[in-house]
Amino acid sequence: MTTHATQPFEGQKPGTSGLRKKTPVFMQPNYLENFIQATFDAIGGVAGKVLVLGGDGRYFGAEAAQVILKMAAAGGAARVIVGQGAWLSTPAASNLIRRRGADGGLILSASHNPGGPNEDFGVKYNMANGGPAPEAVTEAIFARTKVITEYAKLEAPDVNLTMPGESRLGAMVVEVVDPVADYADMMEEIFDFNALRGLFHTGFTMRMDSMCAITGPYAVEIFENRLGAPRGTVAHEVPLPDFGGMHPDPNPTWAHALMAEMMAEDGPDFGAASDGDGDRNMILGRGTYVSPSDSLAVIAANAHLVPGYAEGLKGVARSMPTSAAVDRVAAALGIDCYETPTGWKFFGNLMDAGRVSLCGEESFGTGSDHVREKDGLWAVLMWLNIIAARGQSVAEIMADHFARFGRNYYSRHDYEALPSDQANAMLDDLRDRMDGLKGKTYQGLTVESSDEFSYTDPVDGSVSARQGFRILFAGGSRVVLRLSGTGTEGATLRVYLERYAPGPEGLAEDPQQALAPIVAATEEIVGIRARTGRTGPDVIT
Ligand code: G16
Repeated sequence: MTTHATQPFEGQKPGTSGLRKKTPVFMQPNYLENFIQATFDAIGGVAGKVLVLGGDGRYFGAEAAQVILKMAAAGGAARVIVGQGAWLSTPAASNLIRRRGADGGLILSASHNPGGPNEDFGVKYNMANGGPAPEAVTEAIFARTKVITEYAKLEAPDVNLTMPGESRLGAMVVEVVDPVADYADMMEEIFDFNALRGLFHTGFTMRMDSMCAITGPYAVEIFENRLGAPRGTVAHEVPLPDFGGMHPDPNPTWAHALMAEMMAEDGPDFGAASDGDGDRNMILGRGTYVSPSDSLAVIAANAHLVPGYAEGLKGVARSMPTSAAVDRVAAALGIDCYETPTGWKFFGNLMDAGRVSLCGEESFGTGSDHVREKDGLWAVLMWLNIIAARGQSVAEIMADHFARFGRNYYSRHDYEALPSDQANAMLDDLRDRMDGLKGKTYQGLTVESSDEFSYTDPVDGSVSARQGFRILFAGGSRVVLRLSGTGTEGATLRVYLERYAPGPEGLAEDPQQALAPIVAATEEIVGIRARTGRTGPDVIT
């Protein structure tokens, strides 16, 4: 074991989900080592502990895994359970931590951000419950990064991670496991695989786009091998270090090839995509795009049809910018609905306390208390199971849902890579004017209330302030604005737009048209285009 002197790096502050930076930043001498040592220090060391380690296969992941193994060995860890090839999807890592009773885990991913030598890399620490470290822990890690002076590493050859089995690194056991098997087994426990096999047997067609990222091997095993979907159902199924140049973010902009296929008249019955590390999902039917907020609401309304949730949901939770569609379902079911800040880490306490069993976010994240991460393939299986049980198409299920609950028209407009100073100044200015908006009318919409969201965790009482600006208009429309916490270039402004239509009329409008008045009012209030010089958003979901 050797101890290396080091100096703090600026800006090693974990964001919405771990530390994400450009790959060359992570590859600087000592950069990764500092962050890992700071993490180990912040959790009270790793001596005697069992950790899980894996990632989405992106560039630098395999090298980073070797560094982390050697540092864990130097720290006295008892065992590290690693996915073969250093691969683990985020939900599979969460599952392994829980099943194996590990003390925590490290996930090597920048999620939906592109990968490669000049793209993005990231590291995230998860707790013993399998969920992302809460703010108290990420703040402790950040504090350590600012004062770090040395790190410890075992000097040893790289560990062979290509085959399942056990080896030793010093006194530490390195256990390489099949990254897919445990996860696929868990899915068989939750879903009615017989019904799903029957669905594919009758000629139901599906396209799963794994976007050259980590879900490929999982999706092939589950859909093609275990459920009998035809070979080739899963596209872009081989994980590549640069995701084949794809931007592995399952939304209409980045999964455009899938969108085109699904919108064609002869498209498959069902389509889905997932992201770099497998925790996000996009759901499509032939000619139908399901917004993530609506997907959450439909899953909540139909979960009882799925064996794993046959006894009903304990409660549901959504992030604040997510639409209120699921709130209406919760009210109808008579269960609690919680509103949390953006970030899956805020759901963990609610699930651990048994208050909720289903959570979701507008950012293409849906999941349940089967793990403590959002879970892309789980969401796809939920939809398949619901389709099999109801015997309806995606379009029919959506139409029924809107007829029953009304429709929350919803869209997110992203302005990417804005100069940080400009974006901060724009929102600081809005903060100063927040209190004066009430009662004023913009483009025909009158502001009913406006505030900056602050969250008090109902389980541990911790407070998270400054979690986004909310402007509510008379009639139930609203706009939310916040800066992304996952970007690596400048600032990304997210503008979340929502309008409720109770029905029975007006349930089949184009969402962008339905939301145009709110876009116009937001421009008058905030002046996004005027201040940034942009003519429109870079991404529309
Ligand atoms: C992460 C978080 C999510 C969050 C999303 C967007 O997703 O886990 O909870 O909703 O980022 O966050 P932001 O709006 O701050 O960019 P992922 O899939 O990147 O891990």
